[in-house]
Amino acid sequence: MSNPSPVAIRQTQLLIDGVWQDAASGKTFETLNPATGAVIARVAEGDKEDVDRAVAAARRAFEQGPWRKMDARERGRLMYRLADLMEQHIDELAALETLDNGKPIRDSRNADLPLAIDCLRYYAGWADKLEGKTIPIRGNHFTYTRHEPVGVVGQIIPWNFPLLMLAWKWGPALAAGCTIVMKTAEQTPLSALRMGELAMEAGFPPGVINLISGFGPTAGAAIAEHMDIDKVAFTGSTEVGKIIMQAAARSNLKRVTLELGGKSPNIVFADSDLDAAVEGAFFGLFFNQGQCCCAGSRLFVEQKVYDEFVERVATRTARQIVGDPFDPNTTQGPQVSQEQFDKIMGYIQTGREQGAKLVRGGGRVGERGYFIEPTVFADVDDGMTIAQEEIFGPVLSVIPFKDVDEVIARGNCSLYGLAAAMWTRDIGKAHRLAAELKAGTVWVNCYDVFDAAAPFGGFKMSGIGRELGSYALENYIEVKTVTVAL
Ligand code: TXE
Repeated sequence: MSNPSPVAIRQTQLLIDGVWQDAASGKTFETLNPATGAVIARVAEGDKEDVDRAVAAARRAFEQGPWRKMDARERGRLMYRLADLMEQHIDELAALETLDNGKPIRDSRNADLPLAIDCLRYYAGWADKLEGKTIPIRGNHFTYTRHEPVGVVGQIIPWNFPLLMLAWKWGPALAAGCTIVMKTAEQTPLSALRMGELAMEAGFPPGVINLISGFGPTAGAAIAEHMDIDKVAFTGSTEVGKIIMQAAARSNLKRVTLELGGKSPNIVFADSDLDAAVEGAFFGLFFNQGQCCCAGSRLFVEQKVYDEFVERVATRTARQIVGDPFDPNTTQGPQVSQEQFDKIMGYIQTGREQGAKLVRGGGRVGERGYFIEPTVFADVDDGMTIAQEEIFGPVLSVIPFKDVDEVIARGNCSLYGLAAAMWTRDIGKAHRLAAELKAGTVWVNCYDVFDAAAPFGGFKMSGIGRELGSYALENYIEVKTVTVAL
């Protein structure tokens, strides 16, 4: 493995009210390098008391501070400045992301960082464009709506795209004029802490952005059940999404948006450009070590080309370069944690036991770190566990199908509905599927095409609400109707 400290760890404290500080309890926790299992740093462990202090700071900043009175355009300017600072520190941030998460440096440098920067710039442009309406009502009245920031928002993010998830959440919240208490994932606190420093450098007033590193059942739960948080935005497992929603209901009915798990169908028709489909099937699942909520984890392949396709996708998978994430040639790093590693290996075992055909992989790579061979199962049946549950790892399930009606029904037969994709040259079929698949995003002849302007989110148990685009702004806005007698 490479140099154990390829990037300096500058910040490990909590950011509350513009001041870096230890946790009230004085506790810290270890964040590990998933490529080696070694401790990278000890990080302040925030808990309820810290969340309370952060919420109080965010409330003050929202009600009284300069943020409240700042011109919307100036808010946008701060956001642009932060994006510029990210760009200036892009290599450092990418290295922190790779060190803490394990993702290949080529991905963090060329995907996570550019997308996160682009997202902040996109929302910076929205800051001064949040307009209400004038509405003609009956009688001699003048009615208009004001789009006001919802207030103090709690944001809880996962570890699979730490910086990108931060940008997806900060962008619309800051553009709308909210103040933020963010809890990062316990596996990957480091890049966000550096972002906190850059936000201070950009000039965000104290209390506008507060950062709590810590664990879900403690710091996360304190956010979800807080009486003075107006809205909570969560990305993570469906199981915890339900807990968040219950806590919101039990406490103050804070607004809730959830971006949860998926089991997305990726459908290959015999009439498609098979070269492109092989690449799309591979990329759609194996990108980011398979740790994508929208991973194309149910690969439906039309019977006519099934055998050929299984072979081709397995051959493509063999070209994956698994290893040191700091090696620029590496295309697959370790899974994020021992826990995720164990969970995925358990699913591989279950796939074998339930009779799926293991075509490639299935084992661990190396003796340290959480590396798993890119794995392909063929002849997977809809009823098997690996076809139903989110594996969140480099495990592809290939499933044969006969015709369009059948694959729509089977594609939709899931508790989830985050994304879907299809590969076909038949434009009529493509639009029919696009309309009938129950998923928040449908890709046609492509996969994982993301843009800050294009909304993303789930049907069914994949979540509530949409992130990105103008739709995400609605999550951070209260609409106020004002009626004046004339
Ligand atoms: O998720 P958790 P985990 C899925 C994926 C993965 C599984 C478990 O299938 O294998 O979830 O991963 C915080 N109150 N996804 O355990 O626990 C937690 O600290 C408040 C899909 O890592 O949902 C972290 O910040 N917060 C997903 C965040 O929730 C709580 C991305 C996510 O952690 C909490 C990640 C609680 N009681 C995992 N418990 C996606 N949609 O992209 C935990 N948290």
